[in-house]
Amino acid sequence: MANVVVVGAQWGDEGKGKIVDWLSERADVIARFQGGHNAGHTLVIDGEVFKLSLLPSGIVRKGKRSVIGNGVVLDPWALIDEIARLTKQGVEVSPDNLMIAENTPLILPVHGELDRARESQTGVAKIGTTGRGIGPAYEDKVGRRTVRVADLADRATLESRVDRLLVHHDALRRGLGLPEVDRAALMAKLEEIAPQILPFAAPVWKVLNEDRRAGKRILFEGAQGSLLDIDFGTYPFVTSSNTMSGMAATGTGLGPNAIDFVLGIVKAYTTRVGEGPFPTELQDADGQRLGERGHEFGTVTGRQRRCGWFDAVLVRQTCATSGVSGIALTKLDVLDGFDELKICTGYELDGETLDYLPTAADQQARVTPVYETMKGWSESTAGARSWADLPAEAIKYVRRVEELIQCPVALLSTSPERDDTILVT
Ligand code: 2SA
Ligand code: MG
Repeated sequence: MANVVVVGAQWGDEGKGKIVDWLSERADVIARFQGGHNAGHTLVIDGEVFKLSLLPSGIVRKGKRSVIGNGVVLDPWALIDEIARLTKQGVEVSPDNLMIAENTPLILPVHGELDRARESQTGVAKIGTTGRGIGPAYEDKVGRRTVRVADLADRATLESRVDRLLVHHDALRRGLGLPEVDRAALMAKLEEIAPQILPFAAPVWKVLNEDRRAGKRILFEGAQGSLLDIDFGTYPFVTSSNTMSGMAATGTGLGPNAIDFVLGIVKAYTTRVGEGPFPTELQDADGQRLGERGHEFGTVTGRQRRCGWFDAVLVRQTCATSGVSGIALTKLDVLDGFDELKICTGYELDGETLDYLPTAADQQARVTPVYETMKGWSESTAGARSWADLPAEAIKYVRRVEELIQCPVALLSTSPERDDTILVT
């Protein structure tokens, strides 16, 4: 298969890391196109656990090009820390295997401070962000006052960028009771980190277009999930980037025709971290069981994830908005041992049945799920490597999911291990 985009089809944490790693074996280039170090991907390779946040998952493999595209917001200090961590685990990261787009906006300390100050304000609904400065950094990008990677190379440019940025931030900070920014200290920090970042800077759009012409296979690695998309997610309880497949093109500098296949990653149940509507959320023993069996804690912040039954309405919707060609269904084994399983097939709102999630926030909060009940299975599906290893009820569940979301299952993942993956043909 040529160029594949991988996107989360729920609220993130669908198990993208493992699938991306599995696919990266077959790719030449692995590119991140949105988000930042709010992402958390866990890879388990030969029993060793790698936790990635900002770096593309392909970085753990030799002979691959890893790319951070312009659609990402890059915290240079977080990047250097992550590289140091991986180096300790024996992974080599150098300009030979990592390239960062020169037009990538930076996350600066002011962004994290602003993010956290806003989240702790009283009288304003919390979003439940990761506190990494993602939202404020994207605001500054769109507000045309950000510092980008290329600006690090020239002191005069950097100074003028910082000045423009601080006019805005100092005003905001006064309103939040934060001290004004120490400009000299910020400049010194930036000048100190610049020589560590600049060797990775490259015209990514050009290199990727050349790679494409040379027939190299590009894997676009999405972060978070489609329901956290800034336009189509459960606004305002979303992240600040487009998390959908269309962003893969804009976030790297390729045209949409560079995308051959969109793989949606779908967890066999639903989870979400942070605030916001979640129609199938379970606040009972079943929810607790899903969280425990599924180890549902954030990779980055360690936050406990909210858990609930599979919501086919939402996934049908995100498969449509991301143009998903096929899905990878993950963590089916977490459902092992339930007597009964529920799948949400529609919503009820004010006496009407809906087959999609409405946009209005009050309606999103009020919809109640319409469930279909399926028989569970007692056998273990963990580690199954072929369709024949699965109990009949598990196969029925997968087929029903497929039918309801109107999208075929292309892959089935049955454990965090790379080889425990069933290719569905
Ligand atoms: P932000 O920080 O501005 O992007 O937060 C806005 C919303 O987006 C959600 N969000 C996430 N949801 C799930 N997983 C994420 N990444 C980490 C992981 C999370 C962690 O993969 O494990 O470690 O806690 C992620 N990043 C952002 C967030 O919860 C807000 O709802
Ligand atoms: Mg995650």
